Amino acid sequence: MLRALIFDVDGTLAETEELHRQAFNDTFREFGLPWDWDPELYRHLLEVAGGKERMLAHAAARPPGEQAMVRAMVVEMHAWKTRRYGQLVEAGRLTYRPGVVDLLREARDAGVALAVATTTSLPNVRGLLRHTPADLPGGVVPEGWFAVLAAGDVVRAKKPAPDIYHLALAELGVDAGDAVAFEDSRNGLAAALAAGIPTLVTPSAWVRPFDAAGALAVVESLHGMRLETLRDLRTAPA
Ligand code: XBP
Ligand code: MG
Repeated sequence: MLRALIFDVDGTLAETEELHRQAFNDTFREFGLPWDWDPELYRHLLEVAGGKERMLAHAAARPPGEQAMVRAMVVEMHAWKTRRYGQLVEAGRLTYRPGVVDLLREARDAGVALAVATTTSLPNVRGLLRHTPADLPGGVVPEGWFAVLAAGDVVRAKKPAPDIYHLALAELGVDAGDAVAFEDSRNGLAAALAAGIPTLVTPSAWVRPFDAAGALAVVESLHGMRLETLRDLRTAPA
């Protein structure tokens, strides 16, 4: 039985990575680091999930002085980056990816629980929900629609580890087989599958092509996606 939909955030609910990239670069300027992540480099760096982890991974190939500085300051830098990203989101620069809001609404109306399972920090999820326009009576997707917001550093290991999905399932009180996960990236798909959750992939504009073996299906977007289609995909022979 389909009891819950669990959504990744970055790249799945919305194309957020350009704003993350800008927030990182503003942070580097603020902290006096001579780094500038251009879109091509950032596309590669996205293969490391999590902002702190991404900065540390980049530092590892930089001169010892920069490495030491980033290791010492990463928590502070990331906090600054989260605040900056929040300002960019508040400026209303995001839109939901096609079909997302319709699917959220259909699930809500049908009593199918909604959850988020993301690497990004909780304030970023809240900011996105609060400031991203949606074709709904209040003009946004209410945070209260989500039974669970599983986000960021609350688990030991980030995606591709399954921890954040295990947490979301536990908080939902739903078995993996009774949920569907939505992911845009290789790391996200690996995390959801490792938790045993049937997963639909909608690659974001920022991910490099990847093998989505094991996914329920790969679709360009969630435009036109209905609960009935998800139920059919779950029961279709592999
Ligand atoms: C999301 C991410 C990021 C954010 C990091 O991964 O790792 O794209 O840049 O956000 P996923 P923080 O979509 O697989 O969950 O800086 O808040 O960590
Ligand atoms: Mg993602």
